[in-house]
Amino acid sequence: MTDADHDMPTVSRPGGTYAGGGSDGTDAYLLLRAFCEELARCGMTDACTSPGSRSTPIVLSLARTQGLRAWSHLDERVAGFFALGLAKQTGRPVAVTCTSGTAAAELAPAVIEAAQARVPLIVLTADRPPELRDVGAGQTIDQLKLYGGAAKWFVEVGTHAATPERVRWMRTLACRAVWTALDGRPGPVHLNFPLREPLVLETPLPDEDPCPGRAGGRPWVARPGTGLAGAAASGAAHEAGMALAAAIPSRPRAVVVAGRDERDPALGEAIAAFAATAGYPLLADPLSGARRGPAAIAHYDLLLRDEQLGGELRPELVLRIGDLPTSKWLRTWLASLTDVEQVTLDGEGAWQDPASVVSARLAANPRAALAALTPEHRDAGERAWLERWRAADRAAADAIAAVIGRAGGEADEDATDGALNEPLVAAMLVDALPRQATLFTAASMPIRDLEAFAAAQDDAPRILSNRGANGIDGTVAAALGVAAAKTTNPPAPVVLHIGDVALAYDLTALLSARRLGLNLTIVLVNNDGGGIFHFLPVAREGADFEQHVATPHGLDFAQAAALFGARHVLANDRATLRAELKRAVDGVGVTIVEVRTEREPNVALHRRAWDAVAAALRD
Ligand SMILES: Cc1ncc(C[n+]2csc(CCOP(=O)(O)OP(=O)(O)O)c2C)c(N)n1
Repeated sequence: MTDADHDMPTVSRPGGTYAGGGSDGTDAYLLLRAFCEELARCGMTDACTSPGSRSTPIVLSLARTQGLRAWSHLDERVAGFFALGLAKQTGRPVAVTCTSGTAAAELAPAVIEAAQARVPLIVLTADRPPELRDVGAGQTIDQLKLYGGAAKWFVEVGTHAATPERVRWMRTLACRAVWTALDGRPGPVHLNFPLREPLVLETPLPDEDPCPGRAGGRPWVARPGTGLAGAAASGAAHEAGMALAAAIPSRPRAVVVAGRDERDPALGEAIAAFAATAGYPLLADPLSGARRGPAAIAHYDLLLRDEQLGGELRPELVLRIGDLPTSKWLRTWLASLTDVEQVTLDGEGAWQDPASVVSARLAANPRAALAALTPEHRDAGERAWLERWRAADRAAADAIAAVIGRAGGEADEDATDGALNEPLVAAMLVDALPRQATLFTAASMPIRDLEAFAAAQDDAPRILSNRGANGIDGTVAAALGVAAAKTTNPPAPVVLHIGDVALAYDLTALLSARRLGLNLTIVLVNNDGGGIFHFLPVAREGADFEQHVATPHGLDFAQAAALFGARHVLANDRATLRAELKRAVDGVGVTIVEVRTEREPNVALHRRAWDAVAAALRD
């Protein structure tokens, strides 16, 4: 490059001369190259792109960064949720970029979900430079702080000459973005990049860097000794344990309530081990990973529908770890325990108390805190109390099994034709999938059926869901992001459990599966509309309910599968579903395993299960 290439001042440094002002785009590319390189040096492995013109320098820079896999999507909403799924599965921040205008707004749902669910995302939006804003230039909207409070940090990056100082700043900026997304409560950060034309280079980018990265591939700004391993290994663990011991009086009749924590796969087992040692009944949401071990009470959602039992099983202490579980009945029961000591333990001290009943709040790494508890607290529970809960849970499990047909094995299947129903599908998924699999479950009936009907399993699959904001949007894309995460070799199977409305909503995500060659088994529960709404009073509103709330659509998902090159199987019986789940373990490509159900009979079946549990408890 020569000075004649530019009409802007140049900056010299030993070994090279760099243009200022970027009239040929070189400066933007030099700055972005350093930025993306630092993302990778901070440990980022994946980025998502979508097409557009203004974002070209960002897209090409991400795609050409060593150590970053750039996943291409046609649609920004899909790109955003795919990034979310990838980040959930790996625990690492994922970058997602898009062009200017409404493209940036399409990322909003994923950014909001990431904020609610504590998922680190680095959102890189391309924008027009300041002189082209609010003057009628095309595809230009106000992108400053576009995601409002959902973004942990917003930066208007500006346009700069690629001087050594500014490239150094870019390196710092990338590190700061990654560490900010991870620090404290993880979440999304938003960087808005104004970019001037030309957006592609006429001449190759010089190899020489105005400010090369640090030796040995280190990030410009390191972040040593943080994260779970750091906290668990350090004195912080002891402190957390002392604080927890001080907060929880040693009481024989306590329950542990574990909510969603999709970040630390080891936490669930630690909670289950603590509850078992303490002798405390464990009421664990499937998304906690703690629904395992001898203290787990799998069917708390059905048990606590029974007010009398809920009263009899009133504890002296509740230890609440992580988010609140999904179950409305568990939430109602907790809200009724107004004069019971209720202590929350959350890594970031998130406020989880819609009923204002919490009496103490501890912000500490839960795994470290539990590990450091003193023996007196670790073995405080009254065994007879735990046994009462367990006996009720066993009675509920038997009653449920008889109604939904789970009880047993091939022999039973002959008697019931092996027919499937919605609760049974949920229970079978947890029974059949191996520990190394991930089950991504949709935020409507699938997660509720899983919570109510699935057994507690020591070797259960990892279970994830978009339950931060409970949206049904982006479910397929997020599951595909999970499937793209190379956390094991060979890659672990991923199964998506989803309803028909949520699948129809995010059908275009299947295009990403095809283009990116991903494997996903989709267990589609098709009741031609939103079955969940039949459980609500609005279901009494006749034709208006059917048209505007249930929203039947009559879609033929076999044709949808054909459009996107996916396999489609109709599963009318358990044997077929079981065979497909086996196939999922070494599956190739996308399969939609469709289970057809009906909305009203599904409500009736749920009611029979609730009644059967109530009758069993009375007995
Ligand atoms: C983005 C978004 N829009 C609307 C809703 C409200 N909503 C909750 S469940 C649901 C219907 C889901 O139907 P389906 O996916 O078929 O599952 P089912 O209830 O039948 O299990 C809707 C529209 C939502 N949660 N998120």
